[in-house]
Amino acid sequence: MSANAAAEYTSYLGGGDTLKSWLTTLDHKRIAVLYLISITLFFLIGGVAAAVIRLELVTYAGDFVTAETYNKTFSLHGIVMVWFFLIPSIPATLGNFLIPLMVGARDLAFPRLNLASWYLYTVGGIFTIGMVIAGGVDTGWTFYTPFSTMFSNTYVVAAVIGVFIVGFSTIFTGINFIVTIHKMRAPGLTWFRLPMFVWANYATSAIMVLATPVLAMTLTLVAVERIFQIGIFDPALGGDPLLFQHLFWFYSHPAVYIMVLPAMGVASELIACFSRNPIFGYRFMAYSVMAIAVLGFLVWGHHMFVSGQSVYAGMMFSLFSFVVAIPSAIKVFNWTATLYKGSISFEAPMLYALGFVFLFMIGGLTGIVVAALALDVHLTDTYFVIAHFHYIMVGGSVMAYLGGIHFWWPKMTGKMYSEMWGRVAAVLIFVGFNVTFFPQFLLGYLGMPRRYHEYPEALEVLNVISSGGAVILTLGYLLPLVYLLWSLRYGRIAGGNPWEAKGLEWQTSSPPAKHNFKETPVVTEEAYAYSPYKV
Ligand code: HEM
Ligand SMILES: [Cu+2]
Repeated sequence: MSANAAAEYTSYLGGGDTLKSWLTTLDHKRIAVLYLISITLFFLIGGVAAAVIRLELVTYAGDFVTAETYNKTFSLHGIVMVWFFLIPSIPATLGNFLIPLMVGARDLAFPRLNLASWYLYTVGGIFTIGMVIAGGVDTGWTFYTPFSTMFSNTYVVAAVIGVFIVGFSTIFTGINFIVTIHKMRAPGLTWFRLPMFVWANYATSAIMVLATPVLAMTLTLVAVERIFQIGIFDPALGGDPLLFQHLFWFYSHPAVYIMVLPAMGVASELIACFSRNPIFGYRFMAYSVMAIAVLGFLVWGHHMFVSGQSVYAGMMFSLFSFVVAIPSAIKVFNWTATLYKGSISFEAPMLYALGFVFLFMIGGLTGIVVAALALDVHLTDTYFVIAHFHYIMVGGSVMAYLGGIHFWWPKMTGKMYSEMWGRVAAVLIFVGFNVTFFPQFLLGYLGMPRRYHEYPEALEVLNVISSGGAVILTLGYLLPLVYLLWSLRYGRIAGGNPWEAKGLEWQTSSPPAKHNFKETPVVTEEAYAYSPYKV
């Protein structure tokens, strides 16, 4: 009993449960929990917007909301899902919690900066919610000019300020991760012994630090043109609207890798653990994430094939886009090869990881389709593109995020959730996702444009299927919320290493003590030194 109480007290969750102790904490693990709660709230807000979109599209007539409300709804959906959910999701929660543990450190390099990042996220979030309450914004998450600067009558400036602020939260998180990974690795933990999750977050941080300032600057220019009528993007004032698209996508294409690289890191950890095999081609996996981070900066023009940029620019962007697919393909190949001759088991996290690989692969292959210059002229701004990026971002990133939450939940909370419900949710999400988004490939191919609240009657059946799938998907997303919270109270005690996984984070107690390790661990073996249970 008394030993138990002592253990309770040393856990990062124990000793100080006042609101103040949480809001002033410098512990990376508590900050991760703060992020987990906030981004879950934003996922729910973005999800309600998605539900309104799919409800409107159940019938071909625009009869559920007005065109204006529809525009504001998909804008809200995009802004919230991209900046307030997907970009912070894995790095700010799992990354924050795990990177210090995985490198054997007591905390991130700059704990105060870490807390400041969360506050910036919160302030940006409050701005965005305030903007919505005031009346919303109708530009789409892409804020294209000159519509956003000259013609929209909605709250564009408030919206860009919210995104601007949350951008700094991203930059600070990136800086924190980079310094921690460089400077605070435990003795013996060389670069090529790092878990893939750390590599993936390292590559992601580089993009965060290099790309996000471009977004901040671009959005500032939008506000400047809108408020002061200074000609930057509007041709009527002597500006250049293509300049906006170049700057926006110079950030936003690399940003899609901010969203998917951490997911790749999660998948590597899970697949190695549940096939009891070392990651196949470890070095190639590490080089691939770095290659994606670099090449990701060279392909932004594939969003502008029909914008009027020069044909030769288009051809180069098309070519580079094919090239960036190569390291992604290497990763898919290596995950598959990791399974080969492994002792595979299908616990809930593994189901999510395998779902990730499959859906990411479809997203990637259709990415090659839209990267083909001539094909994209037909497909751009249609539902084909919507389906493509949802396969990457929802099928890929959200699936991996949930897989990671299930895998490290016992570590974060000390409790096990119901394995059966975990599997049921994974299957529901996989099925619901495909039923929602696969028909959208067909819709786009048939010519249904995105961002319209009504459409030709002939396309109704596929839209009904898609909305039906969204109901299944919603159920799948709500389930974990129930059984994970339930596990906090009633779940069985997890123990330090319930999956018998490798990695420093599993060598400490669950939940970890305030300063992570009793003594700094010394690393003597390669990553993923798994030996199969059976031969
Ligand atoms: C319940 C699941 C979801 C459903 C049913 C859904 C549905 C949709 C639909 C129908 C659109 C097209 C709106 C239009 O252009 O007319 C859309 C756009 C979009 N979705 Fe989702 N979505 C879901 C989840 C997500 C998630 C988790 C993310 C983030 C990773 C996301 C990111 C986006 C983005 C960035 C756009 C583009 C917004 C724009 O073009 O303005 N969606 N979604
Ligand atoms: Cu792109």
